[in-house]
Amino acid sequence: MAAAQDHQPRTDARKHRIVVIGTGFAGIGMAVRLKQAGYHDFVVLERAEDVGGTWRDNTYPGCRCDVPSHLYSFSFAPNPDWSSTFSPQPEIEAYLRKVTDRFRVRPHIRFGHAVESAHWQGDHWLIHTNQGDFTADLLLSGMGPLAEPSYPKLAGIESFEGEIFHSAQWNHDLDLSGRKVAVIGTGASAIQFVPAIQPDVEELHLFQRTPPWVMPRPDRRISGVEKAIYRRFPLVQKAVRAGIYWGRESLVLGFAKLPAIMKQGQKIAERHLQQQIRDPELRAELTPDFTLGCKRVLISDDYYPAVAQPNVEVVTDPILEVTPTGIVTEDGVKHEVDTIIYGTGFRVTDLPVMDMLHGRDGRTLREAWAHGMEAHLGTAIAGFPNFFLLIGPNTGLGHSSMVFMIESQLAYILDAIRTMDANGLREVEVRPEVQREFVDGVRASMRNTVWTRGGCTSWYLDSEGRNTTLWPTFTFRFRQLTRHFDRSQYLTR
Ligand code: N01
Repeated sequence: MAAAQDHQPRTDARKHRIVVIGTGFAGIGMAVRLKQAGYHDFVVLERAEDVGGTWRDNTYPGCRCDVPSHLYSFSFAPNPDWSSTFSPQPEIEAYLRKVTDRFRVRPHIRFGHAVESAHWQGDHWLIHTNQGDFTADLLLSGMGPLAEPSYPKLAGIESFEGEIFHSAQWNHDLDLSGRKVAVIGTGASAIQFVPAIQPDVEELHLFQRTPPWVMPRPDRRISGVEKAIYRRFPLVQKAVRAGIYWGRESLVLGFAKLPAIMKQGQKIAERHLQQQIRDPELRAELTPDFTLGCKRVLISDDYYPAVAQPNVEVVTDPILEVTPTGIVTEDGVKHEVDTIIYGTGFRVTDLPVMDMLHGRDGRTLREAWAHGMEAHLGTAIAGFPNFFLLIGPNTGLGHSSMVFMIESQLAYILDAIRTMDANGLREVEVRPEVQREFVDGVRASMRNTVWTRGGCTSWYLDSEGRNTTLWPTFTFRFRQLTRHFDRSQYLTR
């Protein structure tokens, strides 16, 4: 445990009231809200050279949002120009840039500043970056959970002589045409890039550990007339957004209240598979053995048709090792490939921020979370004063828009800052017993959900099988709980 006093600021440390980390939806949203509330003494530290977070980093072919854009956007910045129901990644990245400029957030951002550590110094935060130190009264993290790619540990991988990259770090310089490609993983990312690269590659070996459920994608282009209406009558777009919100919210009944309902939805996915995959053997390989919703429900109309093409082989035997020229599976078959693409997701329950953050007495977040990630309202952590975490534990969603959850948290954090100002408080730290009670409530609500009872393992669960990532009930409940900062739940100074 490093003592907080060991971390003295360099004399040129830049002092701000508030430091925000990250410029994805969370960090940009926080910055906009701070400015709107009249707080201007803040900086946003961003390790990259532009804004966008996971929507800047994930540029793989076919990348698009699987939540409708009218909902997957800020309520305070509707975009009448979305080209289709489920927007492609470049549009979402461009939207975030536009919001950054429209709300004049860019001057607050320090690009190329990677946060290396943050230490609570007794009455303020000291933040070390690769470009010097910052101090702040309040530290707000917008480092989302889908930021650090997860690489599987494959025996012999260092001997591989071909090209290797992760879907979140796509190698656009590499022309895949004519290549023999191994794709590892069949999650939300892979089902989007597999159909995009399949026509170009010579062979595609798809290493599937667990087949996902795939539903039809009800996408369509948004017409010029619709866009004009949204521009002219913003209330119409608001109504459409509300309709999408409530439609999605009704899904919570199946996911979290009565998982038996999911069996009905599963029939749609079964029919989709039946219609798109004619070969019974391949269909059997692609059929999941868990209840729909236990893992993230995927939507695609072109994944199964791509997988059924003659240049695609679905490999279901586990990977034994990698050789200089291919991948050997446990059945002894060697799959000759010259390119490996990981579609293996992100370090969601093993976040790098856990080692960066040192709270009271120098205790790291990893130490505080030795028995699983937990935070009051997914936002405040006992032992970490004046620190708030956006998209923290149990704020994730399987059915709706994360932007809704982020906006709930933004309101809560702003109310916390206002409460501090109104009462002359220098320090707020959630009471451990308040955090305990909240987390116990979340865990109890998790018991009957499809994520717990659906018969699968997923990245929603940590190494001890606890679901520390998802919000277990309706999102409007989260909105209610985060509407006001309750000072009595906090130790204050
Ligand atoms: O990652 P994943 P992703 N050997 O973790 C497999 C968001 N997202 O990048 O199921 C072999 O879902 C793993 O197998 P299994 C969204 O929240 C959003 O696809 O664990 N295979 C799985 O098939 C999503 O949930 C959009 O058995 C290994 C795959 O790799 C999240 O990002 C679009 C393996 C990983 O799937 C992550 O999605 C895209 C190993 N050692 C992504 N390790 C939107 O549209 C892992 N796998 C909003």
